[in-house]
Amino acid sequence: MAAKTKAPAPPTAARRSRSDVGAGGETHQQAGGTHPPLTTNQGIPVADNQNSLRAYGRGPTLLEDFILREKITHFDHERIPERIVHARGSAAHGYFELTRSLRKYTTAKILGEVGVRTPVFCRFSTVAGGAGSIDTPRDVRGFAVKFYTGEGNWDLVGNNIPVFFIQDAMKFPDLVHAVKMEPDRGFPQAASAHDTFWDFISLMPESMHMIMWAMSDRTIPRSLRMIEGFGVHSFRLLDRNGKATFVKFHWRPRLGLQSTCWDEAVKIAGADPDFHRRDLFEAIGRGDFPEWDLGVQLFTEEDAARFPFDHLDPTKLIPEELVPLQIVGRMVLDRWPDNFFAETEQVAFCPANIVPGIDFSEDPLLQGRLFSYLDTQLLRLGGPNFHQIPVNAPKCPFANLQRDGRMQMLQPKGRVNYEPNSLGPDSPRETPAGFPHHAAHADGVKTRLRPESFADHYSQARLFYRSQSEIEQAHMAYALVFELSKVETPAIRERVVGHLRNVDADLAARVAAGLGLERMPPAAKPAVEPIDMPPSPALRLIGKNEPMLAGRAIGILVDEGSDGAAIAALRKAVEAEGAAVKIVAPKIGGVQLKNGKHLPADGKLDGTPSVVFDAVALVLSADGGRRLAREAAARRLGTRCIRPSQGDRRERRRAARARRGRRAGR
Ligand code: HDD
Repeated sequence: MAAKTKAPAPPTAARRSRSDVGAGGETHQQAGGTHPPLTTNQGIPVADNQNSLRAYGRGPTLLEDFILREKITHFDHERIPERIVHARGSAAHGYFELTRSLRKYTTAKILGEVGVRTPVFCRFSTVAGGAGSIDTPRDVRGFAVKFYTGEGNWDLVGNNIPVFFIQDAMKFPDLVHAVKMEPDRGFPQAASAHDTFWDFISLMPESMHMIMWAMSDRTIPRSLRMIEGFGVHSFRLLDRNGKATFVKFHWRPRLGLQSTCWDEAVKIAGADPDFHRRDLFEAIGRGDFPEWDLGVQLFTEEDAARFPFDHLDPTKLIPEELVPLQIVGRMVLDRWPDNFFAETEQVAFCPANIVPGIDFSEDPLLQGRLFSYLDTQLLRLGGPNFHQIPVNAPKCPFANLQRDGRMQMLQPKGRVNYEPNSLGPDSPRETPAGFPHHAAHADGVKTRLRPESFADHYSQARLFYRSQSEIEQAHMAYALVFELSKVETPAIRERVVGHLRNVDADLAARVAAGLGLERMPPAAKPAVEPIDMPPSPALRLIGKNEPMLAGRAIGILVDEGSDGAAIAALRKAVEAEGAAVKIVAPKIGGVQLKNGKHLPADGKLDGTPSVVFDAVALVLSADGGRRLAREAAARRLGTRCIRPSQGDRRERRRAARARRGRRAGR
């Protein structure tokens, strides 16, 4: 039965017009400072930002309310379509500085002029998840750098892995469809551990090398500041005579490479889904600017002819033992964007953006990318003028006769918008200093066939696996078992093991045992027999990381009565080594120390578990220790993560020996 309500009194004139009165009539506490007048996008001052214009007190809203309509319209369009891949990203501004000239090989000024600082914008990303997904899934990380050079923008759009899943751009939509959430059910989000991904992989032997990298700890990094970057494809450098030298680009983090283990990555995802973004934001805020060295591998066409693989095949890398890495510059990221959307979201990378002195190779994956990125930006950023968005605009002068289109921001003058012309004495013209293309010899039969030289799918997968340390191999076997155990279709699991048999018999046996397969599946038939290449220790993670604290985060657990002097001394020592300290306490309000002083906390105990730190120190009084020992969150803080190699027999034997030793010592 409808209750009879008393009609409220009509609002007073004062209540309708005063902007400091909320919908409920309460007064807003305005923050201090000077406030410019609030206006519409047309600059019209707004008197009431709380109430829409209505026909009468409780009546319908009027179409005439242009202020409401403008505000809602803008809000409705606040999101642009997210990137189909690499949707979740974090970015920063910085600079690149050349330390060693490559003038002998290239006319590109950015690679010739030592000491010149070129502004950069660098965006890191995961690949599979949506923009709101977690930072720590097992996934490849994008590593895209836009160099705003004096000769135009150069985009090096790479990943933290030097090879790719597929050889030809034709397969990219299939790969991405397979890895993203399954189309009928809408899950899993940001995870490759599901049927469609492994179904595709099991039918694409060319992906085996990248799979080895994807199943290694490289895909669960500790920090974006601790990942490598790779341009993946071969590019060309062109000297002033047009002579070409092939080049592969590498980024090496000064903090060394560090990864989490799977158990940590999973727990971090729960404790802090923004773990990597926050880590980068806080490091830059503290002035701990992350830094990478730029390395190049240079080689000629003749060198390439002697490699036991085709360098134009993006599933292959060039071992550093074959072509050494030369460090030629450094990149420092020292400024967080002012606005996430304007910069990180709207930045548009494109591998086709290169400067004179650098040119593409014929890698068929790169060739497809040259088309895709511009095309994707047209839709994502709404039209052909996205290059005018500040983060995308070159910082050197640019001029041409392209005109109009959606969201045109420029206002060209005059009647000339064509070329050649005789009416525009100041209109832009071609220049002999313009972009030179490598004069490549191109002759042959137009075809859709994969070259024979791309047929070896297993040798480098084997090279990668056999180059790893024992513990890294154990983690890879564990990751394969974990991922394939999420696959519901037994035939897919078996097909993958069939490929692993061509990579390494021991790896295949471990995975088959981990999956509980009753019999070993037949080996996949390779198109060409794999070869054994000499192991490349440079491919390991272990050993690429000095035992140092720099860049790491240390948590200090405190409680009422903790020793302030000990905390201060610890903080000083840790910060002197370049690490960051966070105080964890039972309450966010902090604690009263033994010396009576108050110490604020950075995190509350049960919301700041040990997995978000590289190490945890407990600075507690005897009473505090006893008190916290009763709290589950405190007890968990000291717990080590479960090792992913737990199932490994060797590990279990070692643990049993240690247990026996401990019992004997009691
Ligand atoms: Fe891609 C984005 C890296 C192959 C098509 N890609 C994108 C980004 C990175 C890469 C880092 C994010 C850029 C940003 O931060 O905004 N992609 C790679 C690497 C590849 C690769 C290292 C292989 C070596 N990509 C690849 C292929 C195609 C694309 C073969 C299509 C033929 N990639 C795209 C795209 C994206 C993109 C659909 C989505 C959003 C964007 O471009 O701006 O065009």
